[in-house]
Amino acid sequence: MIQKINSFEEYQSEYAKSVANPEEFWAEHAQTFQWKKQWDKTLEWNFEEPKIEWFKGGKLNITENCLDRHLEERGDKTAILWEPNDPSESAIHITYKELHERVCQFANVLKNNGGKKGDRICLYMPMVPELAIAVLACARIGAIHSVVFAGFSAKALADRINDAKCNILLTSDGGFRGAKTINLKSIADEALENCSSIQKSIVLKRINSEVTMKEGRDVWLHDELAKVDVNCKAEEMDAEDPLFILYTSGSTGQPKGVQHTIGGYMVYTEYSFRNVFQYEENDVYWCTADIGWVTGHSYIVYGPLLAGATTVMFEGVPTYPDAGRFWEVVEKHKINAFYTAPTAIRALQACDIGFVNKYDLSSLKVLGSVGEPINVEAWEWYNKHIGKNNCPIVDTWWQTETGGIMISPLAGITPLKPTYATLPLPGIQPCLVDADGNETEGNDVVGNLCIKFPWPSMLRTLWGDHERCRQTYFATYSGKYFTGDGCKRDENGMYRITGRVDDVINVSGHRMGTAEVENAINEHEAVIESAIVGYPHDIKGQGIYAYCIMETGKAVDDKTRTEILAKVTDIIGPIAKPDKIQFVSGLPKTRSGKIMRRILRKIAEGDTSNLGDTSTLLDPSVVEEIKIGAL
Ligand code: 7RM
Repeated sequence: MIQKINSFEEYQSEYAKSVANPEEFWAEHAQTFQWKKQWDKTLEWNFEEPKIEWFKGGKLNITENCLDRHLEERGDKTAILWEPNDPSESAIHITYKELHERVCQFANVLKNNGGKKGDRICLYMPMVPELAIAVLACARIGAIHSVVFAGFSAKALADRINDAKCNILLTSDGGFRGAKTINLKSIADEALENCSSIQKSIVLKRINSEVTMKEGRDVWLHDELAKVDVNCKAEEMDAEDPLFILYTSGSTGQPKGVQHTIGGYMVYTEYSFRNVFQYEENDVYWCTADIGWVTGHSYIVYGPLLAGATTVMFEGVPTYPDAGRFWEVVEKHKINAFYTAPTAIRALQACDIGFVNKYDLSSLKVLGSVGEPINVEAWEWYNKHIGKNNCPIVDTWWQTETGGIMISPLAGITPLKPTYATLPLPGIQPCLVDADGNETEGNDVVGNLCIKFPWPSMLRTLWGDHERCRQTYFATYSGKYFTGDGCKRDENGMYRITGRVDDVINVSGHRMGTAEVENAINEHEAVIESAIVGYPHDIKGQGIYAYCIMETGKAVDDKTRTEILAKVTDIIGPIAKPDKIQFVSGLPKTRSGKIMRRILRKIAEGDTSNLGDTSTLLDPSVVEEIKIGAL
């Protein structure tokens, strides 16, 4: 088991050691896991290709480390504690022993249905235990999982299945989310009309809805489980074999299939989980993310299970049946560590404080935040009303691509500073880079955030497009991984992430490419061109402001707006719907045809006093028109 850091002095000495001798540092931690064969070389790398290999030659199966190795000591301990959407339905406690059996059984179902090592298996499921079990079952047989968030549309699902050429889809008849039910099976059916690689679709019964099962393709999970036993040998995998693909938005219309590998991801997720949350053996830990995002992968499933923790999985939403639900669950399961997103905090902060004060939150020891910069008001509310000024808040900065938490306080060990992610974890070497690509040394400086040395859980490639991986992350600043985030380092060397510096916006902690949303809007037959920008939004952090040029003769009214929203829902999903749509006759473009988003952002923010230099615009008069029509 990985040992956790116990004092600030120890943090400092571990950090120094991790920089002076990274290979020795990580090899020591990697030693604590179960390997079927020891690795030959701890690290080989260059950021030019890029090529990054950790624990090369090592053989293992990550599920043996999540499950089998815990059986002796904590077989009867709860591994997954599942809280349903409907508070009147019973919670489910799954012990490590039961989880081990259910994963093995599910793995046998995959094998019976043609699943094997190296296959890509797509998961499009609600937040039920079977989703976590399915993820681990893929890893058990050496298949690569690709989880698609169940809020994505049929088109988005089909694109992801086709990009990775998945041969199996795991889905469910539907899911419960708050007062809504979502018919996942019918969305999946629509997607599969355009997915020729899919041989089998295995369907979980969750909501008992009417579904059509396609002969030869669709099978019920419960029927398949009845055919197999609960023993399944773990496939021997290479440390550098892929573990999963997870799609994330970039600055083009095409989402990127971020690829992580087994060995390094395993070592880093347990290391970061234990240290950031200071997990203790009998703690109950709850991360409210969805497994469809990286936070769910690393800090609901892998990190906690590797650490032998009790990890809570919640099916519902923060405001159902009312705005006290999170706190009711904290009281009910005596949660010790609670990890959520600023957008959820802000939404609950806007509700009556009675929803908080009704519940006993005294079990809480650690609070966490992830997904976007946390504003000081939300930080203070979280600290005062949830933590009762008595729980460290770990503001954890990281990305889908980094696999694990990179910059964050270690709860109760390292200093806090509101709105600052503070200090890098041991093994992480951040730096700030100026416009000329030079590293900015010293403190009290700003720049673009890069990482200058490999860490075990970093992405290895983008599925099927290594060149895009090189271009996006390793070509902007030679010899460095570029995060896409802007950052400040204060006078004490503490980091504050200020937000994206590329064409990516962050809405309620969900990453969205401006091009992706624009492409969807442009699918409306009367839209000639569109441009979207983010603007400050009280709850979501950033809202989406869309500027649309319409065909002449098309009514520019609320009905058209509704049609555009429906298009976006159809092509991406409801999370990408613009909050505001302004119809315009032109967009501010440079002579080379590039949209000046800076100007559109200012107008969307309601700050038109100083739009900066507009002299390079092709037609400066359009700016006046847009200003007048601003919403
Ligand atoms: C884990 C996750 C990554 C982007 C990242 C940032 C932003 C995430 C914080 C944050 C400020 C934080 N993965 N971000 N955490 N910004 N403080 N603590 O969110 O791939 O979906 O998004 O999110 O811009 O680059 S992600």
